[in-house]
Amino acid sequence: MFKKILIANRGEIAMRVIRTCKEMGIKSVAVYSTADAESLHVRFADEAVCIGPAPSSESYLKMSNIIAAAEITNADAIHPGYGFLSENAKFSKICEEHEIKFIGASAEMIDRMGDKASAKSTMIEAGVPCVPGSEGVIPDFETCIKVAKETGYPVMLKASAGGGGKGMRAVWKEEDLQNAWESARQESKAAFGNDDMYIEKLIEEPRHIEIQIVGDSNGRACHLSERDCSVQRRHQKLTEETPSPFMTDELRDEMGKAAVKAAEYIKYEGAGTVEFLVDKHRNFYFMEMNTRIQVEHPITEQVVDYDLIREQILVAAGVPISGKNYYPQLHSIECRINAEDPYKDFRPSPGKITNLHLPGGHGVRIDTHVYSGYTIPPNYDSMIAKLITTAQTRDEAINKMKRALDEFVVEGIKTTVPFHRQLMDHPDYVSGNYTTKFMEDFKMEEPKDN
Ligand code: MV4
Repeated sequence: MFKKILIANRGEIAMRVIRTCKEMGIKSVAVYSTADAESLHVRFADEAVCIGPAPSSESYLKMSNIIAAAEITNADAIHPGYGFLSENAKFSKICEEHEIKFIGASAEMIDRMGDKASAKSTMIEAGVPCVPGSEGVIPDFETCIKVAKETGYPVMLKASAGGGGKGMRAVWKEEDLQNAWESARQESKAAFGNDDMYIEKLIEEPRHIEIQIVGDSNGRACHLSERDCSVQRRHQKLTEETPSPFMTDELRDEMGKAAVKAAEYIKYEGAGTVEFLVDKHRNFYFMEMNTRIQVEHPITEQVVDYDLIREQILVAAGVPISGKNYYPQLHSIECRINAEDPYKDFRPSPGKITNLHLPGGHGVRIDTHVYSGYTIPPNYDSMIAKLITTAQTRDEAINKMKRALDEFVVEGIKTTVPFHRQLMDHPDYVSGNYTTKFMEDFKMEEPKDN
């Protein structure tokens, strides 16, 4: 078992990993930029190393400095969290070359799943349901027209190096195809340095339902059921829940089996997430596979009573999984609390938190790194806390979320607490009748002057 793990991340996920390390008797090393000198993960870790100035490119993305920090502290493993270097194949490789265990996927696996067209071809080979469309990358526009016609409009043009919606275009009729093809390729080239495109049948008003999986070094995998992540704004998840209000026991079994089949086919090691698009007829289709722990992992932990970070560490240390699958015993909802102003188009609101009261009580979990007097640096993403409520039923979990949001006090900056409070009263959310289109029609109601 590892003696010391360096957490190559910051914020709430660094706190999350440090907590599990302490429970497992593993020493922890925090790394921080000069902007994070006063951040909580620096204080909670056993050791802390400053790896550079505020810009991520000079600190949390600076592989040489992170490896140097691991060397001087004699860490035998690195946990990358999510974002930053968590799906960087080169970093995974460098860790391997320095004989520091990367608690994540191998370089080959990251590359294979990071290339969306190749990930899809792999899933077709594995017999996982995929959206009908092109077999791999489209070489030229002539082929694009031909495949779009064969697929049948509307189609979705997608960037193979993409993800999160970049380089993606919905095309409803052939006359719009050329512009979409050119602009999507330009966007992808600019964003990823790669303009490989593929085509899929457009799935209208889909839900985004993902399956958590864990694979071990013996090539076995299990699933821990689903998370519904359909409430997104500009491809940023705002809230997630499990079980999905759209799920049936039969669909859960089918999607879970498909996700395990995918993981075992590629001999996936570690925690991963297989993302599916689900249409209104409950047909599901492979979308992407993420080779990292995800922001929303706590709702799964809450309903199956399982520590996913602990499992990542055990699997990385070669401990086999039990092999059983996990099904939700409760209902859990996560609201991502961001330092953004929902009354001003969610624009960022960094600054000093002059007063903070965190909600608590039965069934309330908060994963956060902030405290009263903490100054949120403008350099990193805006998430300051994850508020998670868990109860026997969805209605009770919603009710508990409303109560917790009403208790949540943050002064000195704006946050998305008011947005989530209104969301919990929205009829389409409360009825569970929402898709990835939900936020397109959502309007914040002005605050009642109280
Ligand atoms: C799709 C789709 C409809 N049909 N593919 C968005 C980013 C990336 N995860 C893939 N995405 C989509 N792919 C086909 N064939 C609709 C989306 C999509 C979406 C998917 C999940 C969650 C939110 C979304 C918001 C807009 C579009």
